[in-house]
Amino acid sequence: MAKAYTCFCTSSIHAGHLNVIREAAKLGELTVGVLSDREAIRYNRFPLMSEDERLAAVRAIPGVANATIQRDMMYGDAIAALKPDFVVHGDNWADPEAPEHAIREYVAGLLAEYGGRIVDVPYTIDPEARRIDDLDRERLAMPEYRRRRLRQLIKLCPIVKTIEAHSGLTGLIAEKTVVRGGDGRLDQFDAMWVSSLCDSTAKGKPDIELVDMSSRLRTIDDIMEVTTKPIILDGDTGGLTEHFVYNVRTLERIGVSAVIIEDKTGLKKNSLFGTEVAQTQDTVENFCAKIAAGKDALRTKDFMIIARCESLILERGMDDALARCRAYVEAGADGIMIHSRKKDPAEIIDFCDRFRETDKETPIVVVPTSFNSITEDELAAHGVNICIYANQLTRAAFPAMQSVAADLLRHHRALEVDSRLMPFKKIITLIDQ
Ligand code: SPV
Ligand code: MG
Repeated sequence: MAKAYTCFCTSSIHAGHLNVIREAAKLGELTVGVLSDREAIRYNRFPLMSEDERLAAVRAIPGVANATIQRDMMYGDAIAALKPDFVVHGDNWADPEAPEHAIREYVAGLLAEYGGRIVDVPYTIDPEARRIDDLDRERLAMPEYRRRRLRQLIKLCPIVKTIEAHSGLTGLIAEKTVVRGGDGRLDQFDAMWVSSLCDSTAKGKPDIELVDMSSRLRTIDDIMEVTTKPIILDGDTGGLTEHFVYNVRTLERIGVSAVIIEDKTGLKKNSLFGTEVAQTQDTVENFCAKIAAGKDALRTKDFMIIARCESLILERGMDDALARCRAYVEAGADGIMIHSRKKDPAEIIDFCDRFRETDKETPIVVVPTSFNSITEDELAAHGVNICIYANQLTRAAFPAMQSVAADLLRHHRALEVDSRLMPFKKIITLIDQ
């Protein structure tokens, strides 16, 4: 009997999927692959059901003879194991513009090696299927689902790729940017960082804890309204412990996943100034007490309080950084962030290697703004769990806006700048209407 294969990456099966199953089952004994959680995150969106739950759900569908986890979004493992005569898929991937088109091409190549072939089934998204899809997205955005997702991602991903967002629009860029790598595999960001620097800069204000928590919460709400990905808040110093415990509860309640607070006190200035400006590091005792008080205020096991150590920024030495981070973990921190202003990543690598000698578990966060030559893979190999691209969107937009403003003044009309502008029609494709 001929063998047919199809693969699903969604949590909710709708009429369009059932149609693919029906058509595939006519071609032979049907095996349905369930894309692994790890690959689904890159391919589509965070699955509402685990791969095992999705496997069980698919198995129960009439017409499905076997179900299996597909661990490679390019189908390599599934095709090698099954050697199907037919790979059946919705015809949406036949569109050369579709992000999945390269996967189709790759699959076609694998099948050609032994005479298998692709069958594209007309893929209809009717209003009911769209409604199911919208419901999934809305569930992902609900506080209880969004909040715990950072911990889930740390377990699932080699490294959690996080990008700065400071508005609804930058949130949408973080949410929806999908790229097709040279190998055809899709990729996207996992989480968002609400940076104090970029949130302040967007308001034309210095990064000195001047933008207060009410305003930061407004920014978070703007982002949350239009996205589903988890949020890590840059909590600056955390402020007074009495204020911190209150804010932690608010953040936890609204569905933020983590707050990172840094071990500085007094007038905080941005770390990228390093020792060029006067900055005071908090005592280990005070900062540990703040962490412990914050942990005590939490009502769920989801929310993370991550302690950021500024010892390397303030040139207090590697031993001080390591001792402080270990003390912060001891005080209850759910993760540590180590920051460096060095261009060479050696300092950060050294820290991570030495920290991991005694602590294999505690998540490590880094912000490779200065040491930007290091790749995510290299960071992961040294035990880093979260990589934050903390300010690149703001730094990209600012010079573009400034030069367009200057050229409008120079030319007294808009023609000369037009080729540098994205048509609004294209911008609004990002926005759900
Ligand atoms: C921020 O993005 O506000 C940060 C990271 O705190 S850094 O600017 O590198 O200090
Ligand atoms: Mg900051």
